[in-house]
Amino acid sequence: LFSSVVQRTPFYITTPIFYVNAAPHLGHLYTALVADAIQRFEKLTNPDCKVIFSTGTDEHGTKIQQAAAKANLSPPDYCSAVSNEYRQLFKEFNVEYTDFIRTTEDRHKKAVRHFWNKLVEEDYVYKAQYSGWYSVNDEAFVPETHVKDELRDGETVKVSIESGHKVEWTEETNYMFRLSAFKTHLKNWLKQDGVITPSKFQKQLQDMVTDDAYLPDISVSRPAARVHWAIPVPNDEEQSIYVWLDALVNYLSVVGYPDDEAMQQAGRPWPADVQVVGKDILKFHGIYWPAFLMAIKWHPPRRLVCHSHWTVDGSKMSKSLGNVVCPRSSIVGNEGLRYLLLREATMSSDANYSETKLINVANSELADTLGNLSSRCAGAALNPRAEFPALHARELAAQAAGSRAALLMRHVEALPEICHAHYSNYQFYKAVDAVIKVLHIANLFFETQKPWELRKLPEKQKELDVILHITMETLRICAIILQPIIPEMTCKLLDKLQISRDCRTWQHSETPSWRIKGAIYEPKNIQSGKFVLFQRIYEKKN
Ligand code: ME8
Repeated sequence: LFSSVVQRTPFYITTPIFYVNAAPHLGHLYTALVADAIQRFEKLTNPDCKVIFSTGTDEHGTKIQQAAAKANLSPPDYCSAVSNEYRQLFKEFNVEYTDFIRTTEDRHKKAVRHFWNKLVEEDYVYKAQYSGWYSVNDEAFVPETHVKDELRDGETVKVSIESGHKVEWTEETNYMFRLSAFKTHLKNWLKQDGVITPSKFQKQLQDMVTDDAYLPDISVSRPAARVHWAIPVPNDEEQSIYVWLDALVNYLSVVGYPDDEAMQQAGRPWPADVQVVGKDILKFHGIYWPAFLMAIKWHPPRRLVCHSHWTVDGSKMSKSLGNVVCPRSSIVGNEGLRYLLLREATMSSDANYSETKLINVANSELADTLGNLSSRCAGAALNPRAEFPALHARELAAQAAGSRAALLMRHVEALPEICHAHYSNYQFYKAVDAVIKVLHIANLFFETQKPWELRKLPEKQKELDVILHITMETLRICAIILQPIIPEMTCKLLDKLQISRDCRTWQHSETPSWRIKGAIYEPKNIQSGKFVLFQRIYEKKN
């Protein structure tokens, strides 16, 4: 097993590919933002590393076929329209992907056919009569034990306990994949520390492959008569390839599979470093996908990062409840929403979205804590020369000793290491929390120094410069650290502080000016004029 171990150079990160059966919502955007923040952190800490960041759309299967019919469009036209919505959304939210794949593209179909043939060659696929409960919405068979009766519109129907979606009894001839053959391999793979993160999800998968767990073979094709909007099984026109097998292979299509030269050109990035998935598709990525890869003698991914879901005002987002949140034209703007999504959610439990929370967080943290401090340091009232003042090391030391300044400086010095650990564990909320805590200390420091009084006394100019310098250094470091979360806003702030692009890497956050021995900075002109980083939001009164 694993004979094709390849040398890794680029950092390869993926998002799931999104179903085009409906327009993108807040949850979809969140998945993409998690991946984007991870890859931005990678680039920040490792600026020379090439990153391949793939995303895209999942366009085959019955549910897409039905959605196209409902929209009165041909499947290809329908898919292109929704796929473009995703591209547009990601552009608006600065999701910096390097490749966008669609499962209807030729390069992908070629990869899937090749992958299928490999599975057949390795003797992991066989034909069988299959019967069971099928959920079109989940595009999956659901075991008898995971089905229950429910009253819907006055009628008793069978639904999947896990997803709540309706299931139908289906009997058909399918190709089956010998998943059962991989139990031990999966068990071993799942033993590795951190292969699935957070560990709660690793545990869930481990429970599925314990010795006494039943891991049935799975159906990997559908009769073409029933599902014709799909990739046909090679050499068998009567069968279509199961959409999940089709979809999972996208992660290989992106890096040129099966063309050796193309893979070489991509820098042989497999196994992927990080695959981001939502909790609802964990089994597909943590059981089926590694087993498929093992079957063709490829490595499973190095790590799956699994996130929980966003609920809205306490309920699951659903069309029937009419509470699906469209991320576009949010009241707090795209960066405000990006901030909330990455700042509030923890990976291991669901987060709840409400507009009130969104406005409160954006106002208190972006407008007040970060925004106001920036405007005050940079604004004409306290900084009429419009300068990031020079560091006068001796004065600074004298003024700082034993004071609030010293407290702030200690916190600023410790911040990068703390945040590095949180980002590395994908705990964005903790990293942001730590930054906000330091900014609170900075605000307090600024306030208690009464710079507006110093400003009136020419002999106090140096003292004022020290205060401005320490505060602006704090802002510089916080902005560098927050780049993966709010890239646009931090860029605006770093531009204002006149920090050049090549001085914005993680390394540049690690040493504040006052720690550089003998450093005397030249004062920097930061251009005068009102500086508003984030406009406070006033809620509409009905
Ligand atoms: O599952 N909160 O696509 P998808 C957070 N095509 N994340 C959410 C969410 C919510 N409320 N709702 C959905 C598919 N997501 C397949 C993937 S990959 C080979 C094939 C997340 O469009 C969900 O968890 O239904 C998943 O990670 C992503 O959106 C795509 O979901």
